Amino acid sequence: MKRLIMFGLALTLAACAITIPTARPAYAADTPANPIAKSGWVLTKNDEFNGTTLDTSLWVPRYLGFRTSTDRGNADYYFKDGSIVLRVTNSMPTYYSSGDQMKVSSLQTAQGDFHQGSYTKNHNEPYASKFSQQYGYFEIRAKGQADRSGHSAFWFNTDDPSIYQQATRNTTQQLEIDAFENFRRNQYRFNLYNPMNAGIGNTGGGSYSFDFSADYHIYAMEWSPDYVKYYVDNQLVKQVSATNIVNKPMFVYLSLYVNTWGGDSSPTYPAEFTIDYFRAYQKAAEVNIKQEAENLPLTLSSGVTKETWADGASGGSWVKVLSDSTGDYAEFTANVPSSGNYQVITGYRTGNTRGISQLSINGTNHGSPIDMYKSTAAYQEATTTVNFGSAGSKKFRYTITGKNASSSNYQIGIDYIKLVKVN
Ligand SMILES: [Ca+2]
Ligand SMILES: [Ca+2]
Repeated sequence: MKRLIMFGLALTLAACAITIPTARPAYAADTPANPIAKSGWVLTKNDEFNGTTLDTSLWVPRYLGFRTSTDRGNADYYFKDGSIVLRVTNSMPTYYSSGDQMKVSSLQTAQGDFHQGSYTKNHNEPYASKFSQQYGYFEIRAKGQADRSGHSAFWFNTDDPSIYQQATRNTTQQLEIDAFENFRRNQYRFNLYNPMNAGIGNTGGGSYSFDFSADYHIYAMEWSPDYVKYYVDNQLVKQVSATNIVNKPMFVYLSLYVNTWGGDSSPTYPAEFTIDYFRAYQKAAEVNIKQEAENLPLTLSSGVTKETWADGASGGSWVKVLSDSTGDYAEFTANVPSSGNYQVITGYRTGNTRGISQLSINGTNHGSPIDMYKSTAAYQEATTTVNFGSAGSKKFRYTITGKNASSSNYQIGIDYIKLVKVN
């Protein structure tokens, strides 16, 4: 991870083309106005950090907890003037019990033993994913640490255990995008590590024209299948182009480390990384191609019937499929407007008669089986990402694979199928 990549500049850039603007952007003395509404983008998640408590529905206040005992991984933070301040103090325990003297305060939007999983485990940790997204625009407004022995980072790891069960599990570097690693008050490094595909790259670093510890600045990363762009104060600073860049949802870290990484061996405490807000967006033009289940052609397996119910559903109705055993299915024919990568979002109606179904599209399974059982009725979504090689009508089939032990039947309830194009 981070210590390894800083001075290990072995670049494999055959599939990457790095574009460095010829003129450096003129960084404003003050952070430019940055309205939360961005033309062309839809806000998918944000935390303005304007309260006095951490939103634990979004953040895990712990750094890669499985690698060390809990007290060593816990974040130290407080809220001040509409920002969260991540802090590393002299009295804070080192992250590791011996050896490496690193101290860290970090927030992350997922946890799991497989994240950065090549490290020795101290204990097992339950998997939790609070926010991850594939492609989009991600930004923070922040002020970095003044301490020259530390560094702060706004970075991303893939949130897919299957990746780590493959060869990368045994390598020292895994899927990672670093929107920045900031050190020595004005130095930065942007990174893109993508061992799953051809484009493995350390995208290099440089110097800001400002002391990032003195004032807030806006740092952003735009990620598409074909490039990653890095922005500072809304100015494009660097672009890395490659093919099929990290094609899995990633989750977010905000991290402050103190060690000797920046080249100074005597930390100045406390070190603080202050974040005014975190915001994530997806491209607006590609959002919300919603097709109501009640309007779609529907084929049912032998002996299965359906009913149409209202209940305040999207578009006025939802479709209840009266499947009653494993193997039954409901197949909707929906249109894919163009080829490319999409989030396929199934809008479904929960209930105590629902089964577990697997989505297949034109015969290929996608995503995990969807358990629509709940003791109460509600509308929920299940999302998976699919690459469509062509446009046109596709068969979205939900096949019953079982049921929750608490469910009384194997029914399926579909409200809509939504396609979100992500490239
Ligand atoms: Ca704020
Ligand atoms: Ca509907």
